[in-house]
Amino acid sequence: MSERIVRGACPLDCPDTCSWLVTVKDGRAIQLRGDRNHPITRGSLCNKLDDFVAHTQSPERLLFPLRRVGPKGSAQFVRISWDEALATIASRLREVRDRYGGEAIWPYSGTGTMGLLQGAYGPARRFWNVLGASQHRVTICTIAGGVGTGFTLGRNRVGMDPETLRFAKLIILWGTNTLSTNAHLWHTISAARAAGAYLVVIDPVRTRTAAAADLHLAPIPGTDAALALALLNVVVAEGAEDHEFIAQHTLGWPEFRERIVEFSPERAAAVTGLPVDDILMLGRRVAHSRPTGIRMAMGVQRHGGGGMAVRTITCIPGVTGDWRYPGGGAAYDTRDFFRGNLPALLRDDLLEKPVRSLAMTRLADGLLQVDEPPVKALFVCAANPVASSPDQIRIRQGLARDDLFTVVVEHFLTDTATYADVILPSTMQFEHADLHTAYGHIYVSWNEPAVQPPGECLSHLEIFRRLARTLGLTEPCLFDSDEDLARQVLASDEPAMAGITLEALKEKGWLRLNYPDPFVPFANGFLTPSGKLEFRAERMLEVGLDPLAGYTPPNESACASTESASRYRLALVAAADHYFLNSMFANVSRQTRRAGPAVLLMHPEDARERALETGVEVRVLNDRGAFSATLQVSDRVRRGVVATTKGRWPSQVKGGANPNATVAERDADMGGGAVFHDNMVDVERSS
Ligand SMILES: Nc1nc2c(c(=O)[nH]1)N[C@H]1C(S)=C(S)[C@@H](COP(=O)(O)OP(=O)(O)OC[C@H]3O[C@@H](n4cnc5c(=O)[nH]c(N)nc54)[C@H](O)[C@@H]3O)O[C@H]1N2
Ligand SMILES: Nc1nc2c(c(=O)[nH]1)N[C@H]1C(S)=C(S)[C@@H](COP(=O)(O)OP(=O)(O)OC[C@H]3O[C@@H](n4cnc5c(=O)[nH]c(N)nc54)[C@H](O)[C@@H]3O)O[C@H]1N2
Ligand SMILES: [Mo]
Repeated sequence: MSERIVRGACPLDCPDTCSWLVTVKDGRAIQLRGDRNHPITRGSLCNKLDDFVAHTQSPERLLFPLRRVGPKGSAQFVRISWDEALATIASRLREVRDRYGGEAIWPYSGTGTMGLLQGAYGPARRFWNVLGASQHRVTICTIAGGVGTGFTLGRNRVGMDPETLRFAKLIILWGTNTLSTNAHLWHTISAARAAGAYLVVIDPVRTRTAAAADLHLAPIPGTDAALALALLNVVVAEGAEDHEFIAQHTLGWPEFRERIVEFSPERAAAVTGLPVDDILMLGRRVAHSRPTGIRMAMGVQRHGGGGMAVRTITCIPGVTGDWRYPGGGAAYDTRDFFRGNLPALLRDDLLEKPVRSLAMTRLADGLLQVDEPPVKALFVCAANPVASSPDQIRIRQGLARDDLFTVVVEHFLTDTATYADVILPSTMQFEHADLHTAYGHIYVSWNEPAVQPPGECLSHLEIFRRLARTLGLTEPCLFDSDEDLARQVLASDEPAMAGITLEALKEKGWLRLNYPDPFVPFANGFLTPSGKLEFRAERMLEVGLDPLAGYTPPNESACASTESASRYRLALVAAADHYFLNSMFANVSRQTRRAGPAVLLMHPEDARERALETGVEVRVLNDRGAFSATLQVSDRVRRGVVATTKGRWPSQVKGGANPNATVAERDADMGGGAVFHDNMVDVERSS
């Protein structure tokens, strides 16, 4: 039979949001390739997608609705029909709502898919709004830095367009492991280097990205804003600030300048643990390299002061005037350059009355402490909190509650799914339609379904349509088709959206948002109330924050620099793994083989102090919990810092816990972000 090629997009939570082509033969996907014409994808996909076709056809995929028959967490389920599943869910949701009110329902959506239709920001919210459920805040990933950029630039998720880094003469990758987590940007960086750019990586760990840089600075986790202020101190000492830009386009310079002057390289060296000479050297480069492009990502803001760190780093190009030039500025997130009509998708107007919101990163408290009403029904979609959220042990306690009704919509029987009362099998990206924006570039893409779903899998949209029908809901917009929903969000008068129609997307697969090329986002002013980049943002006072950009210390990890009284003297960083995507693919043997066992990197002196050597099994612990790893003594981490990676399924590792057993369920300084890399532990030999 003939083959066809279907255009689609990668749904993974990754800045690259690739466009791909699926080859379908006899109704089956047989090959997947990156789209050669897409300016970011450039024809290549990452290692995680090497065998994605097989992944979609995995014998371990959930194909039918399941009902739990053993204790919660025991993974004992029997197959049931969709009719039974929907009837059970409808009756339990109704019961909870009648007895405790809609807010006792928590629709908990994760980042398994980033699609605007299937994902956490999608139209499922309409359904929950009609029921008056609590609203879910996706605080797990980018929010502290997002809010931080918003205070400086005026909108939460905008900044430099990373694609323009090709014009930069100095590139600083700040708290991001580009080669693993944003791999398609490497092409741009290589092009800039070929044209003479100097590459600096700022990361407490010598990652594969840091190893590939011209200069690597390894600060103590959570101290980056102190470094940023000291770099500006050098810029000012060199007389290299852009006076004209500062006068015309910024607010609060005299005060900010005072703070900068107080932050000498010596002072920052004491805070960050960096050599004074390195700070001076990088400061001089920042002073004299035009344009300087800073690429931050999420690693830099998973700390108690993470929002402020991103805000302050975003101020650097405001002092050097780099925001003027293509290739200059600070990139954190690009997603809000998309100007589609998101309110039309979410329909918060359907709420009968305002409802509370619950934060994704506070699931344990949400299940164990929240009251009036307590959470009685949890509907998990595309999330694996037992593996990925902070305070793993308490999350398990919460999920084990007998009086909690839990639904999990999934592809695989994750650790989280083992706690479900009902599991619903979801389609994968080849099997449903979706619309994608990106957070690392400014292209929009359409994912056309390529094959029929296997077994009885349904898309999220179809699940919510059926649930609405089962519940007897009559609000017409709950039954809108996938393509209608896409049209509703694309219908926008904003200039950025000109020409972006569903028809055009279907034809080409992807389109560039309607911005000039190269895109210099704030050429016509910033998006703040003043229209200027705000070194001082009055709005911050209203939420109890220091209005002036500065340094907010981390909650825990700064102790790595001091003789802390605490028994936990090592700052743990558990960042992205090269072979997994959060907890996805950590159940794929090919990827776990490539990744090897969970390793903990420790500096030779810290190892000597504890009489530990490479290859021993260790327990990494604090008051919150512990996990096991194999020790690797290495100078890839600085003294006082230990490093491992995120993503392994607790059930598949020794001891049944991963690093999130040690992470605190605590809010960062802005937006309620998570503090994954702000975590003091100690390490002992496993007995
Ligand atoms: N292969 C792979 N790719 C991924 C993911 C994955 O799991 N695997 N996850 C995806 C997702 S959801 C996201 S949000 C992104 C995350 O990717 P990134 O934004 O790159 O974030 P992290 O992996 O958390 O951390 C990046 C680097 O920051 C460093 N870091 C930690 N604390 C600090 C600090 O205080 N200061 C500085 N300067 N550096 C610090 C870490 O050592 C790490 O090397 O990647 C996406 N891409
Ligand atoms: N220690 C530590 N922990 C971290 C981080 C860290 O840096 N360090 N990073 C955090 C970050 S950045 C993030 S974004 C979070 C992610 O946390 P989560 O959002 O919980 O992401 P995952 O663990 O990947 O779980 C996603 C699940 O969705 C499922 N899935 C995928 N696509 C679909 C779909 O279309 N439908 C349905 N129903 N299910 C689907 C997958 O099978 C997977 O089980 O993890 C965080 N956890
Ligand atoms: Mo993330």
